[in-house]
Amino acid sequence: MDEKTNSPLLTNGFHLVVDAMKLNGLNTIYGVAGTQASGIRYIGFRHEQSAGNAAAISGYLTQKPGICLTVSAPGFLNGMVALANATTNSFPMILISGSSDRAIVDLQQGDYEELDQMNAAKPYAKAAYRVNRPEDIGIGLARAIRTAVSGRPGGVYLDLPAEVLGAILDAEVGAKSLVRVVDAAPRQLPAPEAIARALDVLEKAERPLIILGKGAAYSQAEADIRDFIERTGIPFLPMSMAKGLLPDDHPQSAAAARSFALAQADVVMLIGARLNWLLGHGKSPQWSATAQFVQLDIMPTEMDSNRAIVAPVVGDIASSVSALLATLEPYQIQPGSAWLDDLAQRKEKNAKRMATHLAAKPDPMDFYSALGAIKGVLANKPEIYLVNEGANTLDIARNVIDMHAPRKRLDSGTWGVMGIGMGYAIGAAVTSGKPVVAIEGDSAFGFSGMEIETICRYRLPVVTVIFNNGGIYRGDDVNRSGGADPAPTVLMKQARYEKLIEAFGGDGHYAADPQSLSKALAEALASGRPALINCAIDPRAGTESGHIGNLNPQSSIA
Ligand code: ADP
Ligand code: TZD
Ligand code: MG
Repeated sequence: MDEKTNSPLLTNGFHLVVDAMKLNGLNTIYGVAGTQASGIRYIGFRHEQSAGNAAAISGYLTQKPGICLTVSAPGFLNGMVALANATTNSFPMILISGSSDRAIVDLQQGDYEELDQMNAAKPYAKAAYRVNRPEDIGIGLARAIRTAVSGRPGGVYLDLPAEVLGAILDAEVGAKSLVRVVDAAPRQLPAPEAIARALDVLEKAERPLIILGKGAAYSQAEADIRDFIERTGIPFLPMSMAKGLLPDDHPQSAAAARSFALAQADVVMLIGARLNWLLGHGKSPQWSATAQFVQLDIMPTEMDSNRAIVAPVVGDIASSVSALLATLEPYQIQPGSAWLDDLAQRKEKNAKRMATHLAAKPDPMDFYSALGAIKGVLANKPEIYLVNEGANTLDIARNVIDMHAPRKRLDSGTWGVMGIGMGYAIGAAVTSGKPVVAIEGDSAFGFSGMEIETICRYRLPVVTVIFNNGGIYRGDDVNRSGGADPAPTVLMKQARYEKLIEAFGGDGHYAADPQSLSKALAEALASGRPALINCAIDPRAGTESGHIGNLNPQSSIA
């Protein structure tokens, strides 16, 4: 009751959504404004896809679902790409969309922004729910939160019809309808016999190898994971976003001998990594046909997805690794010394090759000389987030730039998708308050480039480095279809990308050699201001599709 007027205090559906979020510790909305939200931080983007990507990465970093809010139909569909990407990568996220009048939508009578969003979302989300009554907003959000973060995390769509969002109800009744989710992602303990089986297999290994994936990074169990790796002495390989879980310069890292380690290992333990295309589906020739696999994952059906798993350990990674540690004592796990020697030799050989690449001073710069400069500047700054997308720009940066802290490397992920760059950078900066360096192919940048206005508007400490080689993979391709058009892979090499950020009051830099790149990056990071470095890369330096050219469709006719 309002004491002065003696009438009941009122609320509406949209306020209830915000109150339900806050009750569950969700304090930020990423979206393109359709409506203002009071009492909660709202980061307004230029495109819903980037807003969704920001929400998804905040989910990955915090273990709480990132919230993206869009308008109906086109706004919803723009956000869907990010929701699908979040689900594919196992990031917890909730996409909330207003929707039009169902009576009209379902008869296709042509409403404003008409679309059957609920059904459109289903195939691409972990779940899709609709709230049909304002008093169900609390339970609807609770359901969405629990679904997003429990088990294998993923994207959830929450459909809120306009009439539910606009509905007026008694504030007290509304408040009482809200639900605070208790233990949204309950621990899932592995079975003791699964732990024993895994340790048995590891004990018999001559050439064991541990692969760390982004599921391991997500679980925030790095202290125990490191303990397990160091106590067993088993060499490890991080998948791209698991880099830094243990520092890349850890003596047991086999990253510099990756292909050798995969091909020669006799027992492989996957911790939160799927045997998908990024690991050659676990098949030969990349892997030994006789290797045995141990797998730690929260999803029971991930086991045997591509290759037989002799020791499945189903549980959350934190619980599973802690159970492995608790049971480790009687087991004699000891990688063979020949294995460790072979790996050390390979690592040394490959490290020399890398050092030669980095030491070369080609003019114009190639990917290695530019990345060498960035590596130098970032070497003692483990707190900095690194966002990375492109083809050559992605593959070579992953190999050159060492990570020293967990969950700092954010990249194209399971889909190898372009367009995550600025959204992930904004999400990481907003969530952490820490600086972000986004290393972007010139093509990759284009997918979300307009969000540099968002970066400038919110004064986020994001430095975008564009690897401008004038195209997709290379900038020197010719148009094979004849005519005067440029090749479809060619972009404007002479483009002054740094002027884009100057238009919004950020700092633009141009770098054509490693020294000026180092200087510009160091300056930009020291200033803490939004900056963009246009970095001139030799258009002849890249290869088609970077390191995955073999995955392109091949034609048998020339
Ligand atoms: P990468 O691309 O780094 O190899 P993937 O995304 O392919 O990693 O695999 C991550 C795996 O981690 C998924 O199979 C997912 O089910 C699993 N996972 C995610 N979170 C957890 C968790 N908390 N505990 C256990 N497994 C998890
Ligand atoms: N569209 C989307 C959404 N994702 C994709 N992965 C692609 C298209 C195809 N693609 C790649 O796989 S990499 C890439 C595209 C368009 C861009 C590569 O060019 P770049 O990087 O300038 O970003 P390099 O350094 O020139 O190789
Ligand atoms: Mg390029």
